[in-house]
Amino acid sequence: MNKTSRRRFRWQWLVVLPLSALAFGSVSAATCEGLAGLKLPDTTITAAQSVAPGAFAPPTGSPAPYKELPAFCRVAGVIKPTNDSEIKFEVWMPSANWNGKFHGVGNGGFAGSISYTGLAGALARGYATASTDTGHSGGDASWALGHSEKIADYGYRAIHEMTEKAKLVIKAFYGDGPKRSYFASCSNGGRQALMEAQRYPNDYDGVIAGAPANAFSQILTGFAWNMQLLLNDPASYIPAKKLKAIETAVLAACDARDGVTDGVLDDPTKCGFDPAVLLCKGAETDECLTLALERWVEQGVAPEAVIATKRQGATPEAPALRTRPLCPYPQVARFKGSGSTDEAANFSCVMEGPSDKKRK
Ligand SMILES: [Ca+2]
Repeated sequence: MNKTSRRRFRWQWLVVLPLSALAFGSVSAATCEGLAGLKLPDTTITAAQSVAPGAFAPPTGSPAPYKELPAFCRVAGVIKPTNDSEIKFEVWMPSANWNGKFHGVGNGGFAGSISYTGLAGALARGYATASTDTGHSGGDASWALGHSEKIADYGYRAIHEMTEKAKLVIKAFYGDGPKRSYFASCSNGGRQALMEAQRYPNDYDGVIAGAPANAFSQILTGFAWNMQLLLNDPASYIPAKKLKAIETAVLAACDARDGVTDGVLDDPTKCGFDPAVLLCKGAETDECLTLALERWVEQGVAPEAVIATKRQGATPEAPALRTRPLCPYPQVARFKGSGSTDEAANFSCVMEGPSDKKRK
């Protein structure tokens, strides 16, 4: 190619480009309903439907958050990369004014459902978008036992499969795939973002891993540890009505350390708050904690007494009917002589004297 013909070639190319870009924005390569026949690896398309502006209603919950959505093409399907896989996913694509980009939606907690609000948020901003239940239904982990492939789907595979298939659906619909792809999610979704970056770096051009729940084995062991400490012994349970006092004490100790007193700790790990400052000094109230047993076990400081509470019901939140000190043997609780006999503060622990013995 000589200089002149090369210049002419470039000029033609420049003319062709805007024309094709125009076609790209206004003409679909496939009709939405036509995507029902799309053949993708390991995938069954279960629905392909044009949704009129504001017409989407989710399977459960209020349709109100979807009233402002523009028209879009909704494609639903199931991906089965293994025999035990059942990865449901949906791809939503604006019928007009697509921004040319893809937004992958993540899942909090144990996932188990398609995030319609996540899809709606991305669609409203002009993105083609996809969400998956990550291979199981329901927000607990009961599906996992004995299903290692489902665990892999939840762990990392489903988001990747969703992403790959969504890009193919997008390409079939618009005639071209997304020019940029982004993933932004929090908590378990932050973990999904890290998994994508680590295992499938070609899936996304940028990810936001918000509050990532990574190092799952350690995190869930930590959760189990917390639950056991809170629930194994009713005396260790912290009722919700005491949380305000704990929050207030933590903020008083550490809020200002990040430079602004705003009710937010920028880095809780730097707080070093000692809950012992909240230990009840007299009768138990909502403003203090009874950590006597832990203090005894962990610091070797025996309590002068442990306050026992008789409640109106079986749960730790039930109203207290009566409190009474449990005294270290051989001391006994003795009424001080005034005040309510239902309040521990009106009793003291004393050694049983000779006069007491005579009475027996
Ligand atoms: Ca602060």
